[in-house]
Amino acid sequence: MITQKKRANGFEYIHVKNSVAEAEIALQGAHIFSYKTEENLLWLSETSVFESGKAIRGGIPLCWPAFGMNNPQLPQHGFARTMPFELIHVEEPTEDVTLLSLRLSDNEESRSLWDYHFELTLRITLSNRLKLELTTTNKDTKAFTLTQAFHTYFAISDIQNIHIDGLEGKPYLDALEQSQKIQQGSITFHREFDAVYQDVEKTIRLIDTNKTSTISTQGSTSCVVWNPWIDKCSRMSAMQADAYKKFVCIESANAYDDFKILQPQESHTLAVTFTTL
Ligand code: TA6
Repeated sequence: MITQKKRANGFEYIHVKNSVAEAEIALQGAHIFSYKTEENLLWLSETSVFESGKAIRGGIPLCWPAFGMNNPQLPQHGFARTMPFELIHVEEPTEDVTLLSLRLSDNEESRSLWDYHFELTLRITLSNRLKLELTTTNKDTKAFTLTQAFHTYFAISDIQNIHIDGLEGKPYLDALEQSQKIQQGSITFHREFDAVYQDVEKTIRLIDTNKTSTISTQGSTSCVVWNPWIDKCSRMSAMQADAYKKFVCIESANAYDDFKILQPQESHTLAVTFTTL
């Protein structure tokens, strides 16, 4: 079942429910802000705003056509997450699978920020796992450079209960110290953590006391892991002081050295599949 809904202030979103999963997707940014099976996969800030032009705090923001400040001419994490997408396809092939596609094409506003013609499509497969495929097509006559990420906020029991496996031995940029390091063993959290991993190819596992979530990607060899901890959390918009305890971001990306150059008419798809065991 798919229902188009509006919040009191007119903010439009889609509610999707099938026999095994339920989700809510804002048309702005094609932003999935809830997805649950037996477990709630995603964290959403209690103080997030749902206002046109403002990024939702939590769920799965799309960082596009730039990750972070990889393109200093653009806002942090690009502009797609605050632009209105169009719902172009809905299909319910079985009672436990729902397929949706949302599209953003270049417009006057996007061209004023980033002067290229493009088509950006997010295909969502909603079942007992969540699969996302973000396809960029260069519709221009000149090549462009793309960095991007699914900036996924995972709901956790407590930041000190979790560890992340699958990045052992991988090189990463410690974004706080601006230094290159190699991951030693599992990732655990005892302070602010902001790291961009490269050469990522295995499934990443987020292990909590009561659940394990897996993250498998295609079209990506980089991944960002972030938790703001106490001080940065207190400075972040739409985040309560203790919010850092209840989420961790594991962001499937094409970021930094994993950038893509798309020639005219060329496409690239960044895909990720989430499961919760
Ligand atoms: O992906 C990690 C990061 O770049 C952090 O440094 C922090 O800035 C976070 O993204 C949130 O960024 P946002 O623009 O969504 O507030």
